[in-house]
Amino acid sequence: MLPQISSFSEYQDAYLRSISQPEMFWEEIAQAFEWRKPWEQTLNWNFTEPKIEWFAGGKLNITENCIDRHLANRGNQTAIIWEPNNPNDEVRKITYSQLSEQVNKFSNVLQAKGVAKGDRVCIYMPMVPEAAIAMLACARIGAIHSVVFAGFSSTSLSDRINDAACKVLITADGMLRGEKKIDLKQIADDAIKISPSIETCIVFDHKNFPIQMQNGRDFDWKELMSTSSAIHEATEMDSEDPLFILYTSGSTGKPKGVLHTTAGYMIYTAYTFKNVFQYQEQEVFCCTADIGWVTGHSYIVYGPLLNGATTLMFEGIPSYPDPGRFWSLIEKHRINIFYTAPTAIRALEVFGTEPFEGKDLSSLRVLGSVGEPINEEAWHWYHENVGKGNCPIVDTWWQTETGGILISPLANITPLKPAFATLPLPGVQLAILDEKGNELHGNSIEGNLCIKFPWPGMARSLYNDHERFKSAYFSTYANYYFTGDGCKKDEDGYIRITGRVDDVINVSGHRIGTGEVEDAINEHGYIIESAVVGFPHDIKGQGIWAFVICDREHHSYEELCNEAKAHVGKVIGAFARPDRIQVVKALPKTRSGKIMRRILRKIAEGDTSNLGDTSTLIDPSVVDLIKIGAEEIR
Ligand code: 7RM
Repeated sequence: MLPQISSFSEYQDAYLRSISQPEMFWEEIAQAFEWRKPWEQTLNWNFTEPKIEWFAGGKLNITENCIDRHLANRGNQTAIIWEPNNPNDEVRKITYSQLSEQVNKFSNVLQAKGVAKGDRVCIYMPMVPEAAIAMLACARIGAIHSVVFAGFSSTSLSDRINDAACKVLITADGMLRGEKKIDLKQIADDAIKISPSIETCIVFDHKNFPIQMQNGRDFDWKELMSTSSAIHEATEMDSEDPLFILYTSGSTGKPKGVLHTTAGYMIYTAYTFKNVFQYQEQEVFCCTADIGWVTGHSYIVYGPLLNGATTLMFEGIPSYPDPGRFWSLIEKHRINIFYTAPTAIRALEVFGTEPFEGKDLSSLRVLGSVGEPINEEAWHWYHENVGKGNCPIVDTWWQTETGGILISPLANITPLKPAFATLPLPGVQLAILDEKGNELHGNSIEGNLCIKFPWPGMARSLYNDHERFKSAYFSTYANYYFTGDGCKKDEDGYIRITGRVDDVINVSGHRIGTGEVEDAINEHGYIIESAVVGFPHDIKGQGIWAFVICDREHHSYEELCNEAKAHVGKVIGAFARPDRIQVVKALPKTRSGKIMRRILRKIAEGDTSNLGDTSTLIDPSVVDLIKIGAEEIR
């Protein structure tokens, strides 16, 4: 049985053991899983190459741990509850036996299409159980899944397919999010035109939208499944064989294909799910993230299924058909653990308490928050109105690269402090460094958040670009994994995440690189250069502010800005559209040609009282002009 910590002193004890004898600590946890062959070496690592191997030599298949292992005792228990976008449509419940049947069948489908161990498969799907089935089927045959969030454009989709040279694309006809219709198959078709590696496209008919199927390339999911056998012997994988790639944004360049491997990721997501949320048998767990982001991978699919839990997948959005949708969802499914993002909480806060009226939320036991810092006001609102004052909030800090939660309270165990992610989980050795690279010790400190020892769930590389893995995470500070986040440690040793210290912005919990937005804006015929920064946004956390330079007169700057916004939507996806575009005569550049983003950030924040030293600028007078322009559009 996977260990579950049950008191604060047990947490403290586990933490100390995990530091003094990390290998022994994780070995005990690894025992709780099903291995085809035991591992030979628990940990082999260095942060210089970097090289990280956990449980080397072990053989297993993660789907035997997610599914097969549960069949004897909980075959008839619901594994996945699916709540559709439209609350009047039918709910689906899939038991562990049914999940097994579907995953085995789809494994055979993929194999029949020529997918073999190590091949990459792209999944571009709505929030339907088939998305999870597709992921698990890939894992069962040893193929590497690369899920792309269904809000991405065809260009972004094709960039991701091409980077990993995916052989198969799994998609659906389309989907509805609230009242918005998204033609996934059309977008997929546009992507495939510029993605020559795709040999096969499998289409799940979700909404019966009219679509075009290309003979010999496109196949209907249901048709393929109808003739497929429900038995598929799982492929034996090595602990360190890749499980999936998931693209995420960095401060510069194209998105990074974060690579996770099998055993470490499995053990880490399972352990953190059980301990952070203090999951109890038979409880209904609901994470509102999208399967296209890491939260969906680790805490809708893998973590819950590894624990034999019931996981709820919600297709819709918090505001449809009304702002009481989340609360209806909790009541309807008697949800015990509810895990969502601060941006959703802030968006619902605006509607007051009316949407709660007449709704029974008494099933709730634990609340969770993820994706961005939760401000104190939102924390209290969530605690009082949703949790009725008696559900702990686990503010979970982690990243695509970390695979699972690293800093979080354990529900009902760790004493809480609003807006604090609190303490590191067992196995997580934090370090806070100053700008010069000195590790700061003791309490009441502030600096850049790093981790100095490997944990099983950490990323192993960036797909096909190990050099970039090294330079992005292990080069800022030698022998430390650098998270890109800043944090404060208070007088009690509690951690509060202050946000990114690099050029990554967090818009409604979506991680966006400023460089990606700039590249998209610069494609506009009238714009020659741009600089993008984040600014505080009441609901989204951060909004996107773009400063642009035009090289010729446009008949309407307003039109130009709208075109540029729409273009970003087209190139990246609607979630990355800038909130504000400001046309400027010049950007604040230093003599070496670097844009002083610090100044632009301050201006966008509306805090221009102290812009710091501007003496290294070629022309300090541009700053005043930008300030005036900013006030006009604010
Ligand atoms: C899980 C996820 C990672 C970035 C990370 C932070 C921010 C995430 C919290 C948070 C404050 C939190 N993966 N972040 N969780 N900031 N408190 N509880 O979001 O790769 O998409 O983003 O998100 O900046 O570096 S992610």
